Amino acid sequence: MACRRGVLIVLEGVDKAGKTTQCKKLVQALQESGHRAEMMRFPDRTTRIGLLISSYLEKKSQLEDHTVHLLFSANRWELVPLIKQKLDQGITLVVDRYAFSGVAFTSAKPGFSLAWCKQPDVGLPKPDLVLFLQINPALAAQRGEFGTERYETNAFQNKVQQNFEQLRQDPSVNWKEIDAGRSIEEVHMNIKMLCESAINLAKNLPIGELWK
Ligand code: 2DT
Repeated sequence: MACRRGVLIVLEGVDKAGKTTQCKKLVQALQESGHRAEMMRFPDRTTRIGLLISSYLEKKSQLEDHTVHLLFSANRWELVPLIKQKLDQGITLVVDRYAFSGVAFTSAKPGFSLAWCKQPDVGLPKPDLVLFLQINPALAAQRGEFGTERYETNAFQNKVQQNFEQLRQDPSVNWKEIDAGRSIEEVHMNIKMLCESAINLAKNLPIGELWK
């Protein structure tokens, strides 16, 4: 039998949409149905670059805005060899945030265009499927207060949401919108079904290059 690659699946959405919960449930469900699957997340705060980012997000250090954008991108690029290796081994990767968060968050800052923000991530492994967990801000607010990290304010998150909407107009990316206002189990079943069909479609195709 031909060796089939793993599939690259990304979950995106604003804070409180349930991305991390759903990533974990998806990995478990895929494993239970016989797939090899692993979770990754960005930023990956465990690398040297990730530690710089983490300290910035926790407001323990200051970084110039362009600089931190490039660090977020570098944090993805440093993991590209591992991503490719896992996909080649047939492992499906379920990724909590990717370049789309990178662009949506930085371009919510004054003076940053979407085009400039996308540039450093051009050519990253292109996700086979990007699930956008959509939640109305009133429902998200009921899920609890924001924490104390940078970017965790309503005004900033509203801009991020608008930027995601712009990114989702791009037909070169396989976006699927998920209504994340439903129960954890309902959302999970919806995601699992979409992933099973993406796995069947993508496994015989080469991995693409993002925004290229
Ligand atoms: P969490 O670790 O709670 O997901 O928050 N971010 C993320 C960026 O500004 N740029 C990026 O490239 C990425 C991946 C989103 C991480 C915070 O960092 C923001 C929220």
